[in-house]
Formats: sequence, C-alpha cells, structure tokens
Amino acid sequence: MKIKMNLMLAGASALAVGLFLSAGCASWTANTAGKAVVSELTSPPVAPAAPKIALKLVRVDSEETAGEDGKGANAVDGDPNTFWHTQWQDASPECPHEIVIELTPPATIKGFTYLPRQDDSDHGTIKGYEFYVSNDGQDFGQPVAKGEFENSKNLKTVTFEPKACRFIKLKALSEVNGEAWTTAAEIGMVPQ
Ligand SMILES: [Ca+2]
Repeated sequence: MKIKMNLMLAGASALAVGLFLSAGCASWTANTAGKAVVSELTSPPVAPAAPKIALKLVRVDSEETAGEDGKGANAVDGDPNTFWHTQWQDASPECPHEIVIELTPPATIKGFTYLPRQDDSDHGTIKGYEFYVSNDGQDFGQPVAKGEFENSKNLKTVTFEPKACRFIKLKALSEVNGEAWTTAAEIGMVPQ
C-alpha cells in the first residue's frame, strides 16, 4: 500500500486511481484522488492558450457607403447581420471583387470561412472564388484555394494545406445570379 501511494503522489494519479479501484480500495482511493485533483488545479498550465487572432480590414476594391452601410469592415466585425456590399448606387462595378484582411498576430491557418448576407436578399452572394495568403499584403502569389460556393446562406468553410501568413485575400469571381455585386456578412479563418 505505501509503495502504491508513493507512486500516486509522484504523479501517476489517473493510472493509480484505476489500479486501486480495481483492487477494491475504493474509500482510500477517494481521498487520494481528491488530493490529485487539487494538485492538478493548482499546477501551472503546460502550455499557454493559443492567442486570439484579430481580423482587421485592409482594403476592398469597392464598397457601398451611400445607399446603405455596406463598408468592407462589416465583413470582419463579428456581426452576422452586417455585411460588406460592393457599390450599387450610381454604379455597379463588375466582378471580380476582392477584400484583404490582416491577421494580428500573424498565424498559420488551414482554411477560411465565408458567411453570406443573412437578410432576405441574395444579391452579391459569391459563387466562384479564389483565396490567397500573403506576408506583406502586396504579393499574394497563386491562390491556395479556389472553387465555387453552393447557393445558400449557410456558413461555407474551405480548408487547405496549412499556411503561415499575415494577410488573407478573398477574391469573388462571380455572383450566384451573375450580377455585378459581391457581399459578405463575415469572413473568417480557420487556425491550424
Ligand atoms: Ca458582419
């Protein structure tokens, strides 16, 4: 018994609890198990929690700010009810449209998310897309992902080989109804 107790205090608590339970020492084990739990709670964490990655708008090629609040920053404000809308009053520039977002701190990501506008309209919902990453916000190279989204208001998640980056860019190649606009309620990334 004493040898087993020493083993438990040395840190093999889970295994030792199992051994004692199976050996029929339930009451003695309960006290020792309680000590083990307290020890775990007061120990410093093995690794710090992953830092939260903030998303900040860098630029969009077009945004509507007169006819409605369709500014690009609405795509990264955390509110599904606000959205980025490319210009539609006075002019409707054609696709492609793009949005560049900065990650703070830079991170390794393995995907991105696209939440279409959540109101009654589907104007501007992206169909064809390309997604890029960059370290300087200027050179985005070749897309790390491209394809077509299904026409729905569901959250879309696209994954790819993990990439370390400071900037991401979503380029909308086309709209679900072939219209000129692009809209996005929220754009996010999937950390590795
Ligand atoms: Ca939003």
